Amino acid sequence: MSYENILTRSEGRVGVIQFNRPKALNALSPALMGETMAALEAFDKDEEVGAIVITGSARAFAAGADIKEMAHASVVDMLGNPFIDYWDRLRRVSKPVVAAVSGFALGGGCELALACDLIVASETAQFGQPEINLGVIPGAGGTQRMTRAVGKALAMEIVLNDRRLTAVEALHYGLVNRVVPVELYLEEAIKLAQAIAERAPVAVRLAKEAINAVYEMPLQAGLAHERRLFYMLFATADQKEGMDAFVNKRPANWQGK
Ligand code: DAK
Repeated sequence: MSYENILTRSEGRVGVIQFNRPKALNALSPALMGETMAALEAFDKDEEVGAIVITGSARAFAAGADIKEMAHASVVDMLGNPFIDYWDRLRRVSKPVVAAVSGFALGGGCELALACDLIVASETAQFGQPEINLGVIPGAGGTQRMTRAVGKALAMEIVLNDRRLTAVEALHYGLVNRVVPVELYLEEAIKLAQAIAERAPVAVRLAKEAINAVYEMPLQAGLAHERRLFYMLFATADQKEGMDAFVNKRPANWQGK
């Protein structure tokens, strides 16, 4: 499938999606978001792909939703916009998604990165929720995911007063997995995604589901959910293979079954 706002490719078992609106600093227009979701879902279905990387350019991961397209919208326009559905679809992707972030990750760009499962940041990455400057607030999880990640005090500064986090600060607060020089961020993200993609696919999928359940469930329910997923894996060929490989001191050959 060909797209106008993104580029896609596969590297090994990794599907790579790259935003391609450089003149608008990869602003997340509805068209770009629609294509991104279509590409994510296509990679999610593709058995040759085990993990997905989303990236932008060295200058900008994404500078937020497209302000020019939103500027004159009414509340009814916003309510009817497929934009909201795109963000819900992102949460339903079952394979791990790694954000490779460099430069601006602002507003919806920051929220999109936070909605991914892992983040590899370049030293120039800058995370922020500047919506307050536009007379609005974050609308795609910025008040929720950011607060869970960095705590209330700092989230208040970020959302109420446009405090930006450097890559090193983001690492310190546990927002990102690692920070690397700008020349390496995409390569590192693909390497990390490839390493995960080589692991037992069903276990990876259920592990992601179990960790994300932390945000939805109280501890007792989360523990019970985790246990059910754990038991479920004993119905897979990969559990038999993984444990047999350990016992017989050989590498496992995962089938994803
Ligand atoms: N939208 C549209 N165009 C943008 C843009 C954006 N967010 N950000 C940058 N651009 C465009 C600029 O207009 C400029 O275009 P031209 O004027 O050349 O045509 C070009 O990109 C280069 O930008 P600058 O000339 O401004 O470049 P600088 O290096 O001087 O500044 C900057 C870079 C990133 C600091 C600055 O561009 C900036 O402040 N951008 C806006 C950042 C921002 O406020 N982001 C938050 C947007 S609101 C929701 C889902 C999502 C959202 C809401 C709801 N639901 C599911 C309900 C998300 C909302 C947002 O993200």
